[in-house]
Amino acid sequence: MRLSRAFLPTLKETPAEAQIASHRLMLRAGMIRQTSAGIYAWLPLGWRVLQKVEQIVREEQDAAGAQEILMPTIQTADLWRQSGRYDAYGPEMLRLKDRHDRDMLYGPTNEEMVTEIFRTYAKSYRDLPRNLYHIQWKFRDEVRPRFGVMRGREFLMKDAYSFDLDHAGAVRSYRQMFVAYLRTFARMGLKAIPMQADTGPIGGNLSHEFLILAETGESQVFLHKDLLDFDVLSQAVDYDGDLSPIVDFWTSRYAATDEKHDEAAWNAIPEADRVSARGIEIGHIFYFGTKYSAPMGLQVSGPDGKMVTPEMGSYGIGVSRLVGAIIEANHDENGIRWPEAVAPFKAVVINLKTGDAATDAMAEKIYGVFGQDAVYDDRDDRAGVKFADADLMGYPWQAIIGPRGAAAGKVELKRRATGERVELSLEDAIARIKGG
Ligand code: P5A
Repeated sequence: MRLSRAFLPTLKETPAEAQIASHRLMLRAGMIRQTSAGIYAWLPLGWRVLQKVEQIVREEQDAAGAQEILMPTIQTADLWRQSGRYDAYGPEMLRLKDRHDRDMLYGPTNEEMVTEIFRTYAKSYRDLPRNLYHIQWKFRDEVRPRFGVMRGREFLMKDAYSFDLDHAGAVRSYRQMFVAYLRTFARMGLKAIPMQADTGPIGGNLSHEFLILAETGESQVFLHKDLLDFDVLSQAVDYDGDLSPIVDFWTSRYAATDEKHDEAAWNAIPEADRVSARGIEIGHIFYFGTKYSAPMGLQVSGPDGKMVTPEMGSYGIGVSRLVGAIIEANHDENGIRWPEAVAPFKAVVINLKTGDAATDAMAEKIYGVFGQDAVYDDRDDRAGVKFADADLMGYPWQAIIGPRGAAAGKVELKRRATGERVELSLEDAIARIKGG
């Protein structure tokens, strides 16, 4: 994308309403635009990142055996009356009426809807286990939307729902999602830690929240320091095999949010091994048995011909929140430092003297190699402006080309994450960017 023709609007001033770094940077880098309280339009840069995050989530859900569907945002209240949650959900639910005066709502989550869909088709134990997920906008009329996309009213969630024949099967599905979550967040460069958690309006008695540590996090968390050193991506995962080597590591060490904090268990840990910090919740998984399947009449015939009520779990990831969380974990005073896996563009090509034939030719050449994966700063602007924007937007690589370098066949390559700069030939610079 050529910046001279792109819609990538940056703000010079720090927006006063933004209290945390990720919110400030998302506004300044022109990633999002608030359209009303807690509701955002995603502008080109933000939208690209959101799609990259979404794609990693999708790949790991698919790898774990879940199947993607897409359910609507608007639901009928009747579904929620079947589970008994229509009245219980309270003012966080956005309630609507259609022209026939029927009660509708903008979905805050989809347990009821997916149960109804599954109920229509699942007839026997051979239809189990199954796990269905979608990535869809949700609406929760939060009392205090804040911190930009971190706590929005409209937000993008990945929600998966598992159906199993019995408790043992449901625990297995739960563990598959547990491991898939660890891998998903690790691929985004995040150290997410599963912690014992409350279940709130979703219900059930087994639940983990996945949090990353960040000073601006909304939760207080307590954990054993071993948990910060586990590298899940180096382990081969067979989702049909035994997941206990991974799951047991996490569940055998203390980690809890303040809602579930147990002082006695905490005090039993040697003081040097205790970490207490703030955390951002990026995912939450639940096992709730027959809480929805029973009242909604989901039953299948078991192997012995008797009817069985399937056991369920649900598994959420805050896809839009993740964009903010990744920035909280990857920024400095100049701007964002995108991890390669979610960067909106891999590189920016900075032309320091547009109109200079040799400089233009070299810049075009390197831009041509990366095409849609790179931004070309071909604006007729000062070098300082281009450098500042490049740091703010946080592209992992900056290929800087000026008349002196172009004459010598050299590119200055800057790595945003470390600030390291090297002068390289065009070929070597391209190879370095490709290599990551
Ligand atoms: C699990 C999937 C559920 O709703 N039902 C379907 C279950 N869980 S949850 O914990 O309530 O939400 C899942 C994740 O969504 C993100 N999230 C939000 N993101 C931005 N703004 C919000 N207001 C918001 N509320 C929840 C969180 O990451 C949460 O873990």
